[in-house]
Parts: sequence; structure tokens; C-alpha cells
Amino acid sequence: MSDTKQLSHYIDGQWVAGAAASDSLNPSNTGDLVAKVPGGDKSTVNAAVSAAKAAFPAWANSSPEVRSDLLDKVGSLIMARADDLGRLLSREEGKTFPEGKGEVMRAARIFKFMAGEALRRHGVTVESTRPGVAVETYREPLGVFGLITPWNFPIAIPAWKAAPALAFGNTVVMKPASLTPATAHALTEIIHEAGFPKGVFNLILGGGSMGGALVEHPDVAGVSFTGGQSTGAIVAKAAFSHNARIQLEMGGKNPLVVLDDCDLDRAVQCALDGAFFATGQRCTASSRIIVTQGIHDKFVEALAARVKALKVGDALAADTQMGPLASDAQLETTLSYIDVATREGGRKVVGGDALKLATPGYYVSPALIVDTKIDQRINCEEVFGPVASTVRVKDYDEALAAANAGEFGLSAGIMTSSLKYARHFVRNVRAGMTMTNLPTAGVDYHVPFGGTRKSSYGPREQGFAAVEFYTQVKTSYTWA
Ligand code: UN1
Repeated sequence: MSDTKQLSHYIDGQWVAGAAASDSLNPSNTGDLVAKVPGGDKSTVNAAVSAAKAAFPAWANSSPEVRSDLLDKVGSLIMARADDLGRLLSREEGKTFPEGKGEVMRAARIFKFMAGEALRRHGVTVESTRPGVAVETYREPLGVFGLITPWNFPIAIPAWKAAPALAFGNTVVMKPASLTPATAHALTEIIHEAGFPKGVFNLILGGGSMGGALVEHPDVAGVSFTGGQSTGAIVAKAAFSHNARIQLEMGGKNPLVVLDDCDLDRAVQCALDGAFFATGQRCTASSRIIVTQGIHDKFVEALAARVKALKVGDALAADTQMGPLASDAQLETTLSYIDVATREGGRKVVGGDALKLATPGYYVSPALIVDTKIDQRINCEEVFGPVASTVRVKDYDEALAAANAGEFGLSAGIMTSSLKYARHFVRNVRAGMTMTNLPTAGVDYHVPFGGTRKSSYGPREQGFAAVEFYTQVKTSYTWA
């Protein structure tokens, strides 16, 4: 492919060019240059935050109908261009085209949902304890939000952070992952075209130091971050130092419990989807599969056959079922965890090899590693690649204890036909989201998203919960 895009920052309604400082490559074919990306520094960040700060008062006081219409228009424009955007996303990130287009549609739906949220009444009126006094609460925007978004959902996560921030009257400076700037840029082009007032949404491109300068900026009122745990800790410290509000999503090691009484075909399908779709690069991926002994061997055999049959290839090829990893670093990490797992006693039954295909890319065959123990590294640390490990357990109680092991608590799934076990699991598993007879990954856009323990920090993201993080409550008393 020859269409290489020259990207710009977007500050105060203007495209701000800079000398190309880095490249965005196609992970399915590293000879294909997707975009040239400008460099930036503290002055770029300061300019974007100043623009967002200046735009805030008018945007905060604009009619919710104005904000709603603009968000709805962004949703419609994304939908109208879903094919092109999906192709760009898959070319830049490496998930298959159906996955890429599906994510684009999700982003569009998020903007449309948030267009509705902008119009909803989020305050409450209550009786005062004092006669003659009225009490009401309002939800007000806070100011400038700094959004740090990851590469694995390069349009959906920007959408689910930016749309609610804007819906409730805040302004935004977004710093997308340096692996997927072109997709973030394409979303910004749509926001520009929709006609938002200048400075309401700003995009800054560059590496981690730009994100650092953004979260440290004293005029940033809130920071929403999705990414790794170690970066999350740095972000939290920097934001906390100037009293900014913080919301962190930092991954998972999501258990899928498979009980003897489950529908085997469905369990295999859910494990396949949860662990390997999107090349396993989802924080909600089903990476630990905990299987009771009565069904264990049948389940492993059936899953191994399906994993083996997955067609790995170019993200945009029609017959590809699993695209490449997003980067060289992800490929290295994935291979090193397969090594760790087998050295610790796991048995690799299928996959786990770097693949040389027609084009140079970050390809690996999906791996299933069985006979692992729950406290081994492969079951405690997030791989973020197409690797699933299985743990054999005696019964439901042992399965629940295994599911609750470790430090993460994002999503947890159970495959069973027993209402009793399903209900018990839902109430006792330590996770922010539970999935009964569903993969751990793949969530709706109108309900809260988030985890417990080391997975998440701060109020929930998405859906009807988003108003909590992106507004603050004012309690108003009146005597008249
Ligand atoms: C999903 O499973 O549909 O970064 C979404 C991630 C999550 C999103 C997962 N924040 O993978």
C-alpha cells in the first residue's frame, strides 16, 4: 500500500503540523507505512490544554441540545464511513477487518448513546429536613479532561472517554497510543467536520512524555487512562499531585470457569472467542481457563482442535481469522510468556510459534498451554497475546478459589447449566464484570465497564455510569 498519511496535532480547531518524528507501521506488513507522525513537546501539550481551558466556559454553558446534536453527528459520520475506518483500524492495529469494522460501529454507537445522555436529567430533587427549604443536586462539568488511550481499541476507547466528557460539558485533550495515531486522527477529522467549537476537543500525538506532561498539567481537572499497570501508577501519582480526578483501567487476567455440566460446544466457542479473537489483545481476554476434572480432557481436546484450525494472516485478508500482534514488543512478550509457561511445567499442546508469512509482520500461532498451576506466572501476569492456559480443578469450589486468585479483577466467566453455580459465582467472584455462558471479553456500550482490585481505579467507565466521573455534584439549598 502506498497511501501514507501525514498526521498533525489538532489544537484549538487547527491542524498543527510538525516535523515527522515517528512512523506508524502496518503490523501485518511492516513494509507498509500507515502514517508519519509529528513530534511534540511540552509546548504542544500546553497549547492544547490552554485551548481546552479557554473553550470550557462556553461549552459548559451551551445547551445540552447543542452538545447532543454534535455527538449524534459524529456517530452518524463514523457509521457512514465504517468501511474505510474499519480498514484503517485493521491496517494500523492488526485486528481482522470484521473486528475492526465492528469496533468502529461500537464507537459510533457510543457517540449516539452519549448524545442521549447529554439530554438526560442527572440531578435529583429531594425534600429538605427543614420546612420551607428545597434541596436539589446538579451535575456540573469539571473542566479539561486529559484522555490517555491505548492501541488495542484505537477508536472505541477514545470514543468511550471523549463522548461522555464532551456530552456533559467538559473539554478534552486526548493523547492516543503512539502505535495507533492514524485511527485517532481519523476520529479527530470527524469531530472537526462535525463542527465542534474550537478548543473543545484537542488531539496531541507523540510518545509517553507527552502523556506525562498532559497528566501533570495543573489545568487538567481529570485524567482517564487505559493501559498497563506500571504506567497507570505513574499517571495516578502525577494526576493526584494536583488534585485531578483519576480513572484507571489497567488490564486483567480473566478467568473462564468451565464446569462439568456445561454445554461443551458453547464452552469451547466462548473460550476460543475470549482468548484468541482480536489476537488476545483485550484486557478482558479469557486468559486463564479453569476446568473441572470431569470435562477437562474433552474440553482441552476440542479447544486445541479449534485453536489449531484458526487461520492467522494479514488483518485485511478475507480468510484471516486472527491477525498479527500489534507490535514487535507484543510479539516478544508473547513468545517469552510461552517460554516461561512451559519452563514452569505447562504443556504446550498447540501453537506458540512466530510465523513467517508472505509479508513481514508480527505473526504468531495461537497457543494453548495445559496442565498449569494457578500460581504460576502464566496465570498471574497479563500477556496481552493469543495465549490461553488451562488449570485442572476438582470441583466448583476449587474453581471459584482459582478464579479469585491473583491481583486482577476485571471480568470473570463461568460456563455451566446450573443456576445454582452461576448465581453463586456471580455473587462471589471478585471481578467488576461477570459473564455467564459468555466469553469474558465483548461488552455492551450502554452499561458500566470496569474491574476491581489491580484492574481498575476510580469510578466506572461507560454507559449510564460515565456521568459519575465526568461530572461533579453541586447540592443547592433554597429557602423562599
Ligand atoms: C471488550 O472486551 O469488548 O482495553 C472491551 C481493553 C478493554 C476493553 C475491552 N478496556 O481491552
